[in-house]
Amino acid sequence: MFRGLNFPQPTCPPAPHVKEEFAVPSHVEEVKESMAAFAGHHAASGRRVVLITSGGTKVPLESRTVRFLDNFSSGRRGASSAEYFIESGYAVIFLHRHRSLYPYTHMFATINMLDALKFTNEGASSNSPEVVVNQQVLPNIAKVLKQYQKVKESKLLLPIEFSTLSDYLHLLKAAAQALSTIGSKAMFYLAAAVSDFYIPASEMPEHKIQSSNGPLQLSMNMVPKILSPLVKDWAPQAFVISFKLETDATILLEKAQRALETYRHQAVVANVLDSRRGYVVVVTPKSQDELILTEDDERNEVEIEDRIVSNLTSAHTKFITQQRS
Ligand code: 9Z3
Repeated sequence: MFRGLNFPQPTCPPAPHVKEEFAVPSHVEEVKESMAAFAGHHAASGRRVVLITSGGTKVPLESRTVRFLDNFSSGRRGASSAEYFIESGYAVIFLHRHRSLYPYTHMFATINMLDALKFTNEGASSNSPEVVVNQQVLPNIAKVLKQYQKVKESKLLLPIEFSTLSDYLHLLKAAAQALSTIGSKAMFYLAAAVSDFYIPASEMPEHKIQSSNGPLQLSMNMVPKILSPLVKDWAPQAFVISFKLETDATILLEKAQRALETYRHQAVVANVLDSRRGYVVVVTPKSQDELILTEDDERNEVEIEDRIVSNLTSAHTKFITQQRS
């Protein structure tokens, strides 16, 4: 069953013969309630709440999906930012692509779990061998485990998963509505890499596309820009940050500025794919802050997300003060 999201007219209108058609995830109402309860609880105790989106969306080409189009994002930016937001006193709703990088575990993502374990000397020859962590492979594990358990106990992280573009759009709308109750205490940090194109349900073949029919030609519709209703209608008091990703550095800032003019939100974090770990520009209507990691920073394992989060939490403080006055 398909239902529309009822977007206002997007900037790039969809093809005239098709309205939006995005499958509604069955658990969306339940998730919305849990997000509203989470936000209400933390805001009541004076905390701000950030909704982080992270990872890439998947766009199916067939309704019984064998093939799909994916947007690139490892999820590291979102996962790492979640940790810095929590450290800065925020509660975090982490809307992320299933199996993308996750807060606190992301630094271990490349490690084979079996390489990180070993038998104790006694255990190796015993019938019930004792297994412990190999500290050489995971030198920081105790520190990270402590942080993770503290965050879990204090319920500061609410993870929600998406896979497809449809899941993402409906869950983001639900999040925006759930967070609207806490006004300017809410921040949206939209780091997920979201497809600009999709195939509407009514035009999607049910079964696997057959190569025996010859070369595949795709025609895809434009995805309506969700930022527009989010800023105008769903969470008009919130502090909203979008991300702009380009591969051509010469058009990056112009595109970021154009996004700000179009959607009238608070900031765009602009980055180029190849240099995203060491250089971003935080663009607002009045400023352009370049955040750069030096070689020294890199040697000391400083992460650029630390700088991004610090820049944006200060801006959020100013925003809240201005809203009050
Ligand atoms: C970003 O630009 C993120 O910074 C990255 C992070 C996806 C590059 P990783 O997950 O990478 O750490 O590997 N996200 C936004 C990408 C996006 O789709 N933006 C849209 C656009 O550029 C606008 S919302 O048009």
